[in-house]
Amino acid sequence: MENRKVIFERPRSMTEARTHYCPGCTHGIIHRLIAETIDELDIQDKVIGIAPVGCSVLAYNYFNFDMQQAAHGRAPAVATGIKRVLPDNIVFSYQGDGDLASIGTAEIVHAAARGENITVIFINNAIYGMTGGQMAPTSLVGQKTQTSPYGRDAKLAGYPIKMCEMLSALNGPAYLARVSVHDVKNINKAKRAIKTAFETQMKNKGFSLVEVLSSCPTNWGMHPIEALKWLEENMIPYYPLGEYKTLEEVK
Ligand SMILES: Cc1ncc(C[n+]2csc(CCOP(=O)(O)OP(=O)(O)O)c2C)c(N)n1
Ligand code: SF4
Repeated sequence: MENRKVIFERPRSMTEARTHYCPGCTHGIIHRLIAETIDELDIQDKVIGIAPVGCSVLAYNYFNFDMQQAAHGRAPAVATGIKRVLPDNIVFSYQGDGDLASIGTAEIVHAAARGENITVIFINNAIYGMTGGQMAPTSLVGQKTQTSPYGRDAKLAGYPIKMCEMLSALNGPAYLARVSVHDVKNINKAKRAIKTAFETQMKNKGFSLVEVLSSCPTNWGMHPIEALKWLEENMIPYYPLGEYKTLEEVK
């Protein structure tokens, strides 16, 4: 027994609750990366998370620190208010693509433009998960969803929005990155980006956002492994991974 060493345990920043996410959904992996980061930065006592609408609406049940739930798309506005009133706290929002890039487009653009000193974790799974798989602003051209059964037609529905590219045109953001969690190498990179985003806020450098390409096996109608492959082969070419903005002092 004495020779045994702990190689895996639940982060202190996660509760014991079992998540409600579907089998193979990568929301759970991303929750864990956030919790591990918060443990490593030792900020559990001063972090405040904002849960969105969408499948992660219940995130407050899974994180073991203060959480606030925001109305549809309003998480960046709620995070702004909390951070301004409690500047010593570390404030982040956790938002899906329907919540962030459609319902709350105005909130995210203006929070970024203002350079609010908050962190946003943006989960891009190219679909509205919670409400049954409707087309999202991030659904790919040709992607079949409940509301685009023949595939997204750009002539009717426009082109999928590339949030990192769009926000990188603004002066406000200090750190913008797009990562993916489809394999171990990329999960590790995602963790590093999430940590940099939190550190950006801790150094008072301003707005940080990490877009995480995520899977929705249920609404994509795929086996979880097939879904990871689909993400890699279809989403990454349209949503290239990498850092879109990194202020010199954030590096
Ligand atoms: C103004 C408004 N628009 C839409 C909805 C319905 N709604 C609630 S959650 C949700 C889906 C959110 O999907 P997403 O943010 O992509 O997160 P996911 O479930 O995929 O993780 C929608 C459309 C609503 N309740 N109110
Ligand atoms: S519906 Fe999709 S995003 Fe929601 S929990 Fe299930 S797999 Fe995940």
